[in-house]
Amino acid sequence: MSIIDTPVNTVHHVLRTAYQKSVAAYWNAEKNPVNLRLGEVDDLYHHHYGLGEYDRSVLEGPADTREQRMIEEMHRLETAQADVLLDHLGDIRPADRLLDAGSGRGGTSIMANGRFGCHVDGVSISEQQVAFANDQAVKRGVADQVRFHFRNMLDTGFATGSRRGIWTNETTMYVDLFELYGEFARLLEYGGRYVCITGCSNDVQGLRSKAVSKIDEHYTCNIHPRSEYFRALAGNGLVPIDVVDLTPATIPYWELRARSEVATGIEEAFLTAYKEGSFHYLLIAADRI
Ligand code: GPP
Ligand code: MG
Repeated sequence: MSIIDTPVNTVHHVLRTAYQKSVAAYWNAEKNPVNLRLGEVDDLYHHHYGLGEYDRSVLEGPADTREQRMIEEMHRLETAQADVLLDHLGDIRPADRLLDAGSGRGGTSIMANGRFGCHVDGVSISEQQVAFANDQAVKRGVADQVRFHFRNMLDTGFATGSRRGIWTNETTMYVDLFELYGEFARLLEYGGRYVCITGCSNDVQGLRSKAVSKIDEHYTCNIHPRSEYFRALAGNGLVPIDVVDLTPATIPYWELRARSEVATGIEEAFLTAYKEGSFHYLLIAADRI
């Protein structure tokens, strides 16, 4: 066992609270076509939303191929989102090590390895997701470099200072940000980069709106206010370098998804929340000092 691959947590230690157990249960059971059918397009399985304009022609043309064309287009936008996240990680070398905190079925980790050629560890509190993602890494022949672990991102067990980069792709709404960034500050080397894409509520509008509450209920999550991110980063030696409001760029994805057969019923809440200004889709990149 190398110094990087330290302790393996027991089940008891990974899932510490009733809340964490309920989140794990949700993701262990999750088989939404909106995730699986999109992933089957090219075997990159994402658990995040999309960015960019969609090709309007997918809503036209032969009815028998329309749904599949919409699915391929939504998948393209989700892959584009992961590319935007990776664009903000900075200069990553093959010898560096990265952490995907809340790695889902592994799509962003596989893309990071493809782009940078470096070692990537993903952690998830869903054993089903970990198993699925490791299978994908084996199928792609990258299991020596991309590994998924049943671990808690609040207490990963990885070595102090072992990471050049860490990201969270729509996972921070499941944890306390001060605890999370305390762990990331420990894991990142000096000058290492953290990138977050998240949905956050808008402090300017006060407490959470009905639409934001509906999103929380749907995913069993707790969306944080925008201000909380900056307080928690600053409190843990993480200094923002980029802050990008991705809201306008994600609205087309939701409009397309709302018209698709794989819509899950949460689409209108996202569109309402974004359009009324009570919710933002935000990217933050921060450096460890
Ligand atoms: C994951 O996407 C979604 C979340 C982790 C929760 C909330 C995110 C916010 C930005 C508030 P998914 O791809 O698993 O969701 P879906 O099944 O709806 O596509
Ligand atoms: Mg999805």
